[in-house]
Amino acid sequence: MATAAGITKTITKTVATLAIENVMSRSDFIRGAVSLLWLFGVGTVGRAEQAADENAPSPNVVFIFADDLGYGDLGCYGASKVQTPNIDRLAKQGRMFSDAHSASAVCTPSRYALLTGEYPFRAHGGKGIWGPAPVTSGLLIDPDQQTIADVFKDSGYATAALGKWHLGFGEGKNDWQEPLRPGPQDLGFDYYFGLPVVNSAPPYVFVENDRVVDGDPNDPLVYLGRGRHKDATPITPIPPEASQRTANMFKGAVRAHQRYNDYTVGTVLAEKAVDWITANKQQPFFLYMATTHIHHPFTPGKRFQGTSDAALYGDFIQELDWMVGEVTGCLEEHGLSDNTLVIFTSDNGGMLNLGGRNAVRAGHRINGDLLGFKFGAWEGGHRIPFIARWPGKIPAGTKSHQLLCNVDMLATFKALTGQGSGDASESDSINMLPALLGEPTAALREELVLAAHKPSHLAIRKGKWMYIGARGSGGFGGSKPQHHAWGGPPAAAFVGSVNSDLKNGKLKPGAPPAQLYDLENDMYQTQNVYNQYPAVVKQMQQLLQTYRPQNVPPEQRNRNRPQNRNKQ
Ligand SMILES: [Ca+2]
Repeated sequence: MATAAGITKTITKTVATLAIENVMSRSDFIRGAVSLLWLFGVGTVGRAEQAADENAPSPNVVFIFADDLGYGDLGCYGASKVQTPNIDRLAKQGRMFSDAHSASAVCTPSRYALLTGEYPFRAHGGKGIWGPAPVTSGLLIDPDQQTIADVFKDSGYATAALGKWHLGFGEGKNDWQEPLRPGPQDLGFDYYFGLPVVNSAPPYVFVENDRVVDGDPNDPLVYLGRGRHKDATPITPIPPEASQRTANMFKGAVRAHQRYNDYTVGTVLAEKAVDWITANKQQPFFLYMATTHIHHPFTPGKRFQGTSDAALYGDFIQELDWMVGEVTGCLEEHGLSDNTLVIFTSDNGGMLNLGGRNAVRAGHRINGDLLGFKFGAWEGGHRIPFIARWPGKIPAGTKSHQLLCNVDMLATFKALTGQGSGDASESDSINMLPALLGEPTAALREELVLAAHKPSHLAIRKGKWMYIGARGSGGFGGSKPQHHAWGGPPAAAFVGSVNSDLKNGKLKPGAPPAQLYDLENDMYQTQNVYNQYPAVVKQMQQLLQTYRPQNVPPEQRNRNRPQNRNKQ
């Protein structure tokens, strides 16, 4: 719990910041101060109504992190070409958020934000994490850094991470020598099972804790380097319509590769989740379940193929929904539903790869009517579904328009486990528990920094305003429809999006140098109002500048490697 001194320090610092930056109006300041009071539970509504009941047993938490699932990919968010009854039920029994975001539009930095509560552009001394971790990446999170798993571990929870990891293994670099340490078990997870990188990149094996599953010392996993290799171990055949998957870059570990089948990964992960919950039901538990769904390649199990009206893309969503049903069914079966907070969300927006294009052609809107896609700074890249269910604590069937980000989970889980929300002014993570449990009228989060793949497109939200520091999306640059990474203006035109900077699928030559949107009146970003509101543009630029790491040369800001860590 925050101390009075801490609150005073926070408010004093806020006032000083306001005076220096002169960014907010007086009414903004009052709203900000009210928000701070909310954060510390000393507002006009008592803390008892906002915080978890301290007498109740510690709630279990199941955090399901889908991959590349867009704002329009679920029935409860408006999809009609796919059926998602289990996820829709979570929404019906809990609360849906309309303005939730991933801190980055890219897998790896989004996961970094979720686990650490730190903006990924700040990571590694300001160099930032901007892109997907490569196959040989070392662990991108310093084991000394607090993670959401540590938060639960410190409260006596059993903790597990299942599924896609994509945050690297090992110190500095990963040459895939076992044990794969440091890894998830050094970040607060008791147990890990899943895909070490991503379903579109090798190695195509499972890892359990720090070992390759079905590994064989006489037939070790050997990294061959980038590119195609004749002696690479064979992997599951998939058809071209499943979308892109990188060729294997490993030899050896034949048995481990045979254990991994693209078409059964969903079933395996669902079974693992059920088994782990069942084995740990006697104590409070935290399960981080990071699905491969619905990242390319689209490989739904046979029984899901052809079940949706949105091609393989939709079938993969429906398998994801089944997986969610397995987990919620397990909670129900063991009488755990009432004491378990289930959160379902996605690591970034939907992608217009081959699978996505086939879904769009079938009439599916992967990011709803939002502009843009995964990797980009436009809303489609990072505004994501977010559903929270906790029967008896979260009012059923409700919606929240609070601005929320996955970077907020650290502070939220600290508050949930009675560890207080810390000094919010020193952290990127804000306690959103009041928005989960109640309906605060003031915004808990005033500002949010959002990262595209390109550092040039770092963007900032403040209230209704969204400022993007450059032209275009800053995401995928594929220029032709047949490109796997098709993106930007032509891709936006393909799905029928309209934007004042774009014409015939191209950026207009006279488009402003950066972008400003009024999301309250123009959520779909049809009008760049950069030229109409120069004072707001200037304020947003100044505000964004205050978040940027100042001491790192530009050429070092886009490296996806941990710096040499000083443990002292
Ligand atoms: Ca992703």
